[in-house]
Amino acid sequence: MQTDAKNNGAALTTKDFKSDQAVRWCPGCGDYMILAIMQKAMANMGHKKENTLSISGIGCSSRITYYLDTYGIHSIHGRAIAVATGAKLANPDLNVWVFTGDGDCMAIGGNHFIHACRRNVDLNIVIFNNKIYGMTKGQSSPTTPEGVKTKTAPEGSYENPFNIGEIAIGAGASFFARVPDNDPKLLEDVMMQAYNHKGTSVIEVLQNCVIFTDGIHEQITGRETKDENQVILEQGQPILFGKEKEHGLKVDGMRLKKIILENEIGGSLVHDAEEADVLQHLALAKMQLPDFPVAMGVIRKVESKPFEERVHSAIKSAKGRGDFNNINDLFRSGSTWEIS
Ligand SMILES: Cc1ncc(C[n+]2csc(CCOP(=O)(O)OP(=O)(O)O)c2C)c(N)n1
Ligand code: SF4
Repeated sequence: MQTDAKNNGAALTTKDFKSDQAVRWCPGCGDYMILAIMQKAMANMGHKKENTLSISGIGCSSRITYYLDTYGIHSIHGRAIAVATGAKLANPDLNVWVFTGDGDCMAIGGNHFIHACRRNVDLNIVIFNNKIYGMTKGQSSPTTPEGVKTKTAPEGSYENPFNIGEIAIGAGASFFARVPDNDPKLLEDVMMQAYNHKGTSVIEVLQNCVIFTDGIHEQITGRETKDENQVILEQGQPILFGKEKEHGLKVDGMRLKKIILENEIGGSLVHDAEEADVLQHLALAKMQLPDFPVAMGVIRKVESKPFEERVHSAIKSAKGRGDFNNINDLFRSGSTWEIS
């Protein structure tokens, strides 16, 4: 466990990750729970505090970097992942966390997002998905469901929304998890699993914005409906849901099928987040109401060499070859020509 020298070697606690800044989110915003869990999880990670870095873009969600007592950069809209990639490449020992919103990450920052997933940079990317631009007062985001009325779609959104899991897994993310903002135990578990994973970890948090999309996740996360409408995946365990865990899933051709367990021989599909093939993970990430419950927990977690290791081994091998002794040799090493 990481200890704090200034604190006579005592282990770090949640308090050590609370900054002195006043938290300025609306009362009841789902961001508070994410902050509280991050402070607790960071204490439990046992990583050196001075090597922990929080980077955000712009949005209500991105303000979290002020409230976490780590080194931090509140960067520019959509660019947190680019800044984080640079930091991780410069110092691979850093424990880098990116905090971003569905607007920040999936709209203006969408390009950085897919390329981080593709490269497998060892970043933990937490996306606060409230399905709206909160900070700028309620414009549609790329995850706003069709038909939802927003400031930019007063008749109801007419766009097909992104499914974050589908984009992340499709772009090559080696870790994808989804978790609601009202399940502190699962939030902490997922953050710890992401921390321990080498490579790009994408965590979608279904976060409630009480002002612009209040209750948008209610069907999935509400006390009365969650047993039926969400399924919490556990590695190596049968996929079960329903009040009495009476439902499961089966593979039917190329699709998943919802089953009533007592009618089926052989029980439910067993979850394997570590399977290299993406097919089943994509199918799980895409499940949505009303036909299926929404999948929570770690959907995909596969081993793949992180980007910074590949870059640093390429640098080492180039230096080892000794092709260039100075910058002049380097400039004159490739195709050069003289303009006369
Ligand atoms: C280059 C640029 N374009 C637009 C904006 C305005 N802007 C600030 S935050 C934001 C959207 C934030 O939405 P989201 O990422 O979903 O975060 P939330 O506020 O909902 O947490 C926009 C469009 C900006 N700051 N910079
Ligand atoms: S506008 Fe929404 S997302 Fe922003 S602080 Fe308020 S409740 Fe939270």
